Amino acid sequence: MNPQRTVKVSKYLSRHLRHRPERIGLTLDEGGWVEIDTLLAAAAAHGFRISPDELEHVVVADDKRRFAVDGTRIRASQGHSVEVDLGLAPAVPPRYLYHGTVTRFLDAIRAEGLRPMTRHDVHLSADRETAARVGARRGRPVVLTVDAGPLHDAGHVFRVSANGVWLTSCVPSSHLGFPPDAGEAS
Ligand code: HQG
Repeated sequence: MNPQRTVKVSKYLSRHLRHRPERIGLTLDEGGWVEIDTLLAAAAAHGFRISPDELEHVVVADDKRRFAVDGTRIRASQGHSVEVDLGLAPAVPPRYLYHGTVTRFLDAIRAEGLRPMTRHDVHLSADRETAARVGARRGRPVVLTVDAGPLHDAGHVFRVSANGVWLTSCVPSSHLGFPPDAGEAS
């Protein structure tokens, strides 16, 4: 399977397992799971044929392991905008986590902290490199340091997805570190 096809199938799966299942007539269960056979049939019926082998390849080869398979079912491991309960247990985060963003959001982030925007949770990374890649999707990345340990001690709940993304409902500005070159609010 060539890399472009892998990305194309991965994006198609993200779209329908995270955001718009109804677009192809899918119903996710409360945990976000759907039968693989049902998914493949729905995709084919809507003009996007994916073979079982391709699906398996994408699950294994996807760069961020975005999808989890449990027996005959599949779901997105994180990133949903539709209401799902991933059933992840609260976890103790490392002392620092990282969030990749871009300069144009900094004024708002300084004012109101990190908010989940269209997703369920704020997404945080365990290392700077991953956070920089997340930010780079939108422009020159700015990596913010999240004071995760103190935030957790203060009662904030953190969870970690099956593919290692840290999730929390919000991060107040008081627990964010801005790099010195991030510029002042303009
Ligand atoms: C920003 C991708 C204004 C935030 C990635 C981000 C990740 C604010 C954007 C995953 C704000 C939301 C998630 C505030 C946060 N005011 N802007 N108060 N608080 N923002 O895409 O973290 O490929 O929903 O900085 O790799 O960028 O989908 O979140 O720029 O892991 O698997 O609002 O999505 O993974 O953007 O990315 P997103 P994200 P996948």
